Amino acid sequence: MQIEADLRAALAQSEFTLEYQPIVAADSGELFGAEALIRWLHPERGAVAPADFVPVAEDSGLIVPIGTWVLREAVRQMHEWNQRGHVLPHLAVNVSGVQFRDPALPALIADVLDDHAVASGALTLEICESVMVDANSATEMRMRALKELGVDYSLDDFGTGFSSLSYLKRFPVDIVKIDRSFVRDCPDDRSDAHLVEAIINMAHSLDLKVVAEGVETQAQADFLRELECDYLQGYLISRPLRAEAFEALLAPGR
Ligand code: G
Ligand code: G
Ligand code: MN
Ligand code: NA
Repeated sequence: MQIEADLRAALAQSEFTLEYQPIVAADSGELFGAEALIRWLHPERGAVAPADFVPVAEDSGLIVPIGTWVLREAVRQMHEWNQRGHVLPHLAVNVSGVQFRDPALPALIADVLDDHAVASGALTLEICESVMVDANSATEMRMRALKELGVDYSLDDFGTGFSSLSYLKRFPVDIVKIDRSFVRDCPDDRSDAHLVEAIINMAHSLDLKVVAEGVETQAQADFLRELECDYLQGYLISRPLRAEAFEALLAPGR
């Protein structure tokens, strides 16, 4: 497949970059952290959306070396910002299920954090519900081993998969991210509004923090703050930014 060959070339020729989208506290607006998002600039086709290449990378197994690059680059960038005194408290990196099932993942993460002297508490792995649904005991142990290294977990796209609430109890999840499809029609759509409220209350009763994704309007932000949602992410706050533009947010007024 052409795209698969192109992905191999992209890895070799450094055609990937990362963008960073801020995540802020819903009450104070203070910067909590960021989500790293991969970008691919193809030499002929231009920008290729992750939705068009991440599934191919997953099917071909290329998501493992690509994911390794993402982890190394994200932690390297955090270290660079730290060194300039622009500390990013939390950085979330998307980890696909295929990558999560790779037995080499814990050693890679330990190595990357060690290389860059970045505190493990600053790294959050964003996984989707399917990682827990498909988990065998080895995956569950891997998840716990990484947790012991100090990484946090956030559960991406919450509500769109097949997870049962028992997974939230069984696995060491820290943050639930409400999928943007539920946020989109809030607060006007009453059933979505109730669903969002239920997710927030359920997460809080399990001692989890909640990030709302896809926050685009002030009315959504006000609604979410009122429900005591912890953090907001979305175009209202900022689009995903290149590293240089993101650094300006870490150094306000300078
Ligand atoms: O960046 P964008 O808004 O287009 O993201 C689209 C999808 O691609 C999201 O579902 C996101 O989880 C996924 N994605 C973005 N960056 C990465 C990455 O580094 N690794 C993996 N596995 N998925 C990513
Ligand atoms: O699947 P995941 O949640 O990891 O992907 C995040 C995706 O959501 C990225 O592609 C990002 O560009 C996109 N995104 C971030 N904020 C918004 C928003 O406010 N509205 C919409 N429509 N998409 C957003
Ligand atoms: Mn994500
Ligand atoms: Na999501």
